[in-house]
Amino acid sequence: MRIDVITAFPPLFDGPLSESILKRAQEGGYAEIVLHDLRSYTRDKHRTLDDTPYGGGAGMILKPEPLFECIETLQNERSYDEVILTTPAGRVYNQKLCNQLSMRENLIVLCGHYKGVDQRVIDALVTMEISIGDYVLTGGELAAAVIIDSVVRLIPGVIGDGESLLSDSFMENELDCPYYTRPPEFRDMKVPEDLLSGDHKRVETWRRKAAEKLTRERRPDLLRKAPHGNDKEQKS
Ligand code: 6GU
Repeated sequence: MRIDVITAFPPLFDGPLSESILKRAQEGGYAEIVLHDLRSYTRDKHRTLDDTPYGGGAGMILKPEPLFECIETLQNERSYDEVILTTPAGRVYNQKLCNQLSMRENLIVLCGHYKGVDQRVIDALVTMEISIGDYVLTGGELAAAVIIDSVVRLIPGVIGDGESLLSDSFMENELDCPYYTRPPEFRDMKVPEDLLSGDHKRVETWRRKAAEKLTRERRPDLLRKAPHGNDKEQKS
């Protein structure tokens, strides 16, 4: 999978992309993530990225010219499955959308910034607008990093332990159970006996019940969702 990220602030991605699983995914050739500094697609002397909105009001709007220049340059080199804009006005991101994106070949992620993006960019070039939740970020970069992280880890081979991905996919409808590691007793706090039993069946039963209890307590909304395989979204 190839992901081209268009941003006015490339250094914001240095941390998330250069550590741990995302680092390994790129080094192993599973994901190619290419950052494009929007400023290098400007043509004016001052390398202007934004301007005031017509009609007035606070905040700045990303100008259309550098964005058209950048996206069209990329599209001349290969075809893209989606041109994604990160914006609080987008559809709210979830695991189902994440799964779908992980099966795409080439993605462009355009990071919204300032007050917004000239609407003509959205109308002509953007195919999908995504928000990562109902709160406001200073810009779309952190949202883009969240999307990239969640998508890349699903590419087959990126996470070695297939078991781990399998139990994650469970999370679409239920939270995962609590986990413990050694020592069996720490400051008077004991690991549940079933987990120490060495009896695989007992362990599985404990985990299933613990997951169900946690979900019922914290996220009863998940239990009301359609079962596995049926991806109808909940209405409310
Ligand atoms: Cl994608 N962008 C911004 N600026 N804020 C957000 C968001 C995106 N998703 C949630 N809040």
